Amino acid sequence: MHTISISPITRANSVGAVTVTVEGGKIVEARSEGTIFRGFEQIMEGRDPRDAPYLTQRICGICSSAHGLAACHALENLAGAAPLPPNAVLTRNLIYGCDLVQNHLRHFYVLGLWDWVEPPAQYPFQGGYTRDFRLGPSLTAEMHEHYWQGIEQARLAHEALTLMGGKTPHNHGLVPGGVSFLPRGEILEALREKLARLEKFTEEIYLPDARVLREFYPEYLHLGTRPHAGLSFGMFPDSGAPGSHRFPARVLLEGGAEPLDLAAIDEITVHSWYRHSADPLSRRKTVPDLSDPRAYSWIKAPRYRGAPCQGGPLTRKAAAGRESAGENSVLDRIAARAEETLEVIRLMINWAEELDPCGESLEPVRIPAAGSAAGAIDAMRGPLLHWVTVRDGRIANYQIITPSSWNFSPRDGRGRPGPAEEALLGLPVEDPAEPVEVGRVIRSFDPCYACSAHVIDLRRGNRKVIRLP
Ligand code: NFE
Repeated sequence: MHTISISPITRANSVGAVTVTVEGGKIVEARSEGTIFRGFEQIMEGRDPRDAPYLTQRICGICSSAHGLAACHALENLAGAAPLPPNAVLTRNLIYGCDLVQNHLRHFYVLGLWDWVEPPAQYPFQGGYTRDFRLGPSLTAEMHEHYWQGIEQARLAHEALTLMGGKTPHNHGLVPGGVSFLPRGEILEALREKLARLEKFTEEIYLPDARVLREFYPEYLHLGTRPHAGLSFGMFPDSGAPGSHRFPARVLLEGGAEPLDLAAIDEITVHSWYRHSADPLSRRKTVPDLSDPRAYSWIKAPRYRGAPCQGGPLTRKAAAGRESAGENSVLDRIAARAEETLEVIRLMINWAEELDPCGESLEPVRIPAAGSAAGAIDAMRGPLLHWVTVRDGRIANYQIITPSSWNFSPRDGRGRPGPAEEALLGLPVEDPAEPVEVGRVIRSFDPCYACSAHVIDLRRGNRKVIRLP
């Protein structure tokens, strides 16, 4: 029996850790650990509610517009705002679409590629695992070229986002009631040109590269699986049909698909370093508490009607029910991300045509001095919920449940593992000294530990032994 602890998990957004027990060559126990404390819930208290879309974007550098949108939705719901002008919906979709595309490109080329492709023998690529690279010299050299092109393309998507939102990351374009700026003329032209280049690269390079992995690593079509139980909060509102989304809001549970009910969500902290509470979600506080010896993560354990649920491109594909989503394996998750990138770029090309250069793009909202409301959207990695409570014109409470909290949650009170933990169970590990298989499974969920859980004690080795005042 071997216990393998990988801390930190590299090539991920921020850092987390995983500990697995291997018996008879297979993983029999897995623990996904968030090793940082996010603390944004406390940062938000006492602020002007209008700050929420700007401040919460700082939770993360890669999915910031998702947080900005969720905060805008929460404030619009609090204000009982009318449906947004179509231009506002379209421009928001363009801002968010650009951000999604750069996320997916970065995941494949910058974070995930070296799980499968032998890196160049040069700085800064050395020092990783050395086994199970199967592509052969010429395909490997091609992939190295695509790595650099992939970085260029992700930059292009960021530039497109900057055109729409004024700044990237942490854009200024998203405001409650719509967007602060309606792209016209030259800016739209520049956007179209960038989208055309992104479409070409995704179609001709990214999708074929994802297929190469299926060809050379076919067993990963059946490894790292778990049930499709998952959640989509709905992505890209339809500008012509308020309330509906291009990627539908849906819950996938063992009994089949059902409509989303936010009241069915709970967050369990039995295995997390937070004070336990039975209050309704909107009234709950995120208070660090290191006293429970069962705790092993700074990530809480969200559950939907008690079920651990995953989120992300594959769940959105399964929720849309358009085609088979496979076995929910490592390579199914990677393929769904690539397919979604192309689909979103093509939608964006249409949205840019639909914008009315003379129409309104903002319907200002008046935020009440008291009340409580949620904003739910599907972010790049899955369901994202912001819950704001306002009292005397100031934020009295703010709660955030991120996609990576769903995907990388620890066990709940009944001992049920989180999705990534579950996907690791039964995974063969050939060489415990180089457990390349573990990283492949973890990265297929595209972890963002910054979003989900910043206090580290360097004297204690970046582990869970943080001492808070
Ligand atoms: Ni920091 Fe995020 C996304 C949000 S958490 S990346 O997508 O919200 O997974």
